[in-house]
Amino acid sequence: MLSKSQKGIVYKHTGSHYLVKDEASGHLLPCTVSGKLRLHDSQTTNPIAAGDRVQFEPTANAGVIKEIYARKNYIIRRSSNLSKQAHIIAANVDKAFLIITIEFPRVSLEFVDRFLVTCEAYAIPASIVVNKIDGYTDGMRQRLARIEAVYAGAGYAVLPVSAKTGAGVGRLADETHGALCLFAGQSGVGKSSLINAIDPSLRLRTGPISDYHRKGMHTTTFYEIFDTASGGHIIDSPGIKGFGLIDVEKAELCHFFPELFRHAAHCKFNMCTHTHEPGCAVKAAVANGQIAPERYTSYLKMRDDDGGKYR
Ligand SMILES: Nc1nc2c(ncn2[C@@H]2O[C@H](COP(=O)(O)OP(=O)(O)OP(=O)(O)O)[C@@H](O)[C@H]2O)c(=O)[nH]1
Ligand SMILES: [Mg+2]
Ligand SMILES: [Zn+2]
Repeated sequence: MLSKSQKGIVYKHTGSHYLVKDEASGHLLPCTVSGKLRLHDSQTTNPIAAGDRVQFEPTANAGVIKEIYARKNYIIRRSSNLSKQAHIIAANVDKAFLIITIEFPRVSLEFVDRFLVTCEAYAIPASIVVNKIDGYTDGMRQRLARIEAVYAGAGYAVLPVSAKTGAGVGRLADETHGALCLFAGQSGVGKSSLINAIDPSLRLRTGPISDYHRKGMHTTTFYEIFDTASGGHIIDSPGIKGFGLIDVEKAELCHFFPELFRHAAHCKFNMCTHTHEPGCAVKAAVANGQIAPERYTSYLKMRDDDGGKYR
């Protein structure tokens, strides 16, 4: 029997095999990678990621990936503090959603900004989803309001939701319609719970928050795409502690803070780093309230960083 090459999308990489969705039949097929496939990209630990478009040859009950098509984009993070290698989180992503909670676990704005800079660097539109609003105290609501103000000012949508009550979930489902969407964030913020809220038939495993640390327990262990009943394609992902920035030079960091970059055009010096220079339009905008001090602080911290620090 002649085998014929088919096109598909990688839905999951488990370490031992890839699960590929056959474009023609819509079926998921376990695949291995052809030994002949040259993987040039030795800088990454996983040359094929969820979202990759591939050509594969089906055999009796598995398949062999023969080719990876060029990516529209990918999102990548450093594997660990010391590692030179990086890990591709996902490829061909249309939208990224950073899921956060005000508490349990507590959000750090520097973490949010690192994620947003990464998305800007890879030209992936990003939004912030604030989950678990069902249990917020007045103090937590105040912090939510501040986060909404800071990120609206930077040009990012902030969507408060509750996977538990369903508040805001309809709007989130609409946002994911017809697009490949990455749900990322710390362990325990409710990424899997939100996908379940969007489509209860998916029944993804969720896990409790530890009583002591008030952090998640790393329930989800693989990146995996789920097709939802409302027509979205959502990548559930393992909780991340932080982002080591890759592919971002110190001098261009400012390009990935959109509101800083807008003001930077008016700085007195061309090579202004927006740290100490006279006539800096960015510092002036921070002083007069046009740029949120939280965002400027993140910019300074990330500049000071060695560029590859894993948080
Ligand atoms: N009160 C409340 N609890 C929620 C909500 N969403 C999720 N949770 C709880 O938060 C805990 C963590 O939820 P998960 O969906 O497993 O979190 P995750 O982000 O997928 O975590 P990892 O897979 O470990 O990265 C579970 O106990 C959920 O029931 C919500 O909207 N409100
Ligand atoms: Mg999960
Ligand atoms: Zn400046």
